[in-house]
Amino acid sequence: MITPFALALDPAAFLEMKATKEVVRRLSDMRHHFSDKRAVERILGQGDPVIYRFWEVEYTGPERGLSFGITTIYPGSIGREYYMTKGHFHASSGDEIYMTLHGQGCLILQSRDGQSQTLDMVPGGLCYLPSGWGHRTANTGKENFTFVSIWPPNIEHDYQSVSQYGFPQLVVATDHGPEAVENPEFIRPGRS
Ligand code: PAN
Ligand code: ZN
Repeated sequence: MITPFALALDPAAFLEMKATKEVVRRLSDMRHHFSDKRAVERILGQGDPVIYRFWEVEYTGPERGLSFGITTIYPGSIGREYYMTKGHFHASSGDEIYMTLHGQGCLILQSRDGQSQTLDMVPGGLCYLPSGWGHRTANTGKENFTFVSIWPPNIEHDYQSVSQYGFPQLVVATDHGPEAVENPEFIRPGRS
């Protein structure tokens, strides 16, 4: 049985909780997620930067609890594409809420039936991610980008489809700032 608790919204406070799982993703963990393969190999030739970290507390009890986590994506880009998360679908149904704490980011979404869209993420703002929408976040600013996520327990995180097909849109740096552009390599599932 979980008892009530309060928690500061920063990674250090999460790390003090016994139930927290820390995940660190480096460029080598996601080399095929970035579109500019030459930039990936060039950067990996000099080192293996950490792209983002997240800390999550999964609800494992028998009731209808909630799981939650905090993510920090560092500033930077691979080629023109901003540092971003791998992205995933929730394999079983389950909506999610993201709340931005710090920095400037973009939420990249795709539905299983072929729609795609992007939403700006700004401090104090909330994004609602309905079930069935694959989601990825990118840091489009110059500082760390940090947000909180809350989701129902027992949803399986499906990384496979994203790793295989990618996202229809890429978020890249341009002379006019961040822009969402079509991903020329995106393969729609079910088509060859
Ligand atoms: C988030 C993500 C977190 C890391 O908590 O898991 O931002 O992104 P990836 O899982 O794509 O590496 C969430 O969406 N949970 O469901
Ligand atoms: Zn999710």
